[in-house]
Amino acid sequence: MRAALAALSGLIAAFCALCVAELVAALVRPEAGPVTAVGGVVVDRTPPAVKDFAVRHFGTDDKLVLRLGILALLALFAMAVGVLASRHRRAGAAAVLVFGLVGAVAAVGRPEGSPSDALPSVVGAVLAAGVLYLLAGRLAPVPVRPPTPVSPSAVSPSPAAGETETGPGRTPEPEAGPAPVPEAEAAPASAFDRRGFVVAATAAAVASAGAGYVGRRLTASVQAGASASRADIALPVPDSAAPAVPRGADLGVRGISSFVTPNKSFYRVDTALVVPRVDAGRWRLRIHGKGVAHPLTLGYQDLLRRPVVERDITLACVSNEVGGPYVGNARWIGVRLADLLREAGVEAPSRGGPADQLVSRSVDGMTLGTPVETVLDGRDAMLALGMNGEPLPFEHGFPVRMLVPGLYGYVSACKWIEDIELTTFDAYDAYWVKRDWAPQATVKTESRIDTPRPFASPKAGTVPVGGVAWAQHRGISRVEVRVDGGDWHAARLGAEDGRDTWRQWVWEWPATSGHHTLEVRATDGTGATQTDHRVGTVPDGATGWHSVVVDVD
Ligand SMILES: Nc1nc2c(c(=O)[nH]1)N[C@H]1C(S)=C(S)[C@@H](COP(=O)(O)O)O[C@H]1N2
Ligand SMILES: [Mo]
Repeated sequence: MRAALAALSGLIAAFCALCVAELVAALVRPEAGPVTAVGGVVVDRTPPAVKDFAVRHFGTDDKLVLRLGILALLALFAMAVGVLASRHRRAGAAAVLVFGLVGAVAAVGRPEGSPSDALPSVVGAVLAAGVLYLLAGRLAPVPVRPPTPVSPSAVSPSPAAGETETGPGRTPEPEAGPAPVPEAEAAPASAFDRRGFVVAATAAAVASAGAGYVGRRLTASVQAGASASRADIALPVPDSAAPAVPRGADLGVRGISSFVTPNKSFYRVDTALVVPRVDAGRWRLRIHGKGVAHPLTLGYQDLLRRPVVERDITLACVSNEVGGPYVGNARWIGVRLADLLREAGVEAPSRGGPADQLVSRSVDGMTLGTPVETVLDGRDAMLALGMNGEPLPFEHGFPVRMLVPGLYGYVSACKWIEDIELTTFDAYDAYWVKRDWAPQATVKTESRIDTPRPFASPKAGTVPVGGVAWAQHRGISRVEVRVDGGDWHAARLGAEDGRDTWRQWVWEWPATSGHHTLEVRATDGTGATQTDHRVGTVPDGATGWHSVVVDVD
């Protein structure tokens, strides 16, 4: 019983630490909370293969899984520290402080971290250590009371009580005198101040929950400012509108990914454990670095005053395995990045410019490196403000993100961007490059079977086999399907919207009953056919043909 309560006191102390940290983080910076900070360190330190696995198997839930994992581990440690504190109060309290230190170091060490980010962990840990010390005191065995006068130190929760040498079975000899206090007399030798524990534990838990609640509300009200700034935005009418999506780009075949991916179902891949909520009114972007004759600092309104373009662009993640879900197509509006770079006096390397790498940096410290040559080669690289007719969703980079058609997201699509630095590939490795991914990566020609689903059992007869194929900035010219390694059959392609977007395709399969393997391959606008050579996602994108096995009835 006492051990269980000792473990419980550890849990209450941990709860106190997290709630207080939440409150302090609300005042400092929400991302400075210990769980977020430690999670961020885990994300940064995770080997690419593990991260790739997590992204693939948990998708966007990888962050939730990580958070729950940290909390579960913390709970285990907390219980152990609780038991430790019930034996050695000071050691238990000290252990709590060590955990606080871990949180503080993690928070300060974040790429965007500052010394004040230590505060949530430190304040939380100091209070939690106090709570644990207090609770452990209540669990200390109450000696059978000597007769009055009762020494205050023996019954009070003051530190001295728990530090007495009174262990289980070492009951001090009662002295002679007036009748003993009846309560103490009734208690067994190893009894403790049960009522005192319950009162203190409840008070600590309630006070902590209160602090956590206030912290949540404060954070919510800060975020409400960013949400209001987003709600206030009226996207401009583009100076260069995207042509209407051609009729027939969407083949209308059930089971094929819709041509335009709705924002709600657009994949999300990033390292942010807390989605940054930036107030558009306070947002600034700096463009500076090597060969930048006229460094620029731009606000959101400055971007709106410039010519705005609207384009359909398919975005793909390098972590997408063959047949995977991390690709989506949207209608974006934004400002052409090449215009801004020219305004800043940047020259392409092929024209003698000294910088060949553009490093974009986000408010959460992420860095991405993009070839300057690619941004300036005439394609619609942009600083996007809008996605499918609304301001960027927070998850997708509000207020501004970068996009470069034809490049994987990790080398081009910086969300929550706040800084663009011109440098060289020799001089700087961006975040993922430091973690085994290639410094430069062009989207590979890919095709995916969306229907039938793997292990589906369609009826024999005509079965539409369909999906999407993409080779951004080269375009898709042909898609072929084969069954059981037989001849290739040309699929019917959806109308081409542009070479920066994916294309739907469908082939009417005269399906016969039995077990069959369907395979697809695409050919891009340059005439190059997708390779069947299977490679994994690291370092620059998976290749191979997507195949689906079905059982026709
Ligand atoms: N700030 C920031 N931007 C980022 C990332 C990130 O982790 N942080 N991830 C990149 C990667 S790997 C991809 S694939 C795209 C995904 O964009 P989406 O989440 O809007 O689909 O964003 C890119 N931009
Ligand atoms: Mo990605």
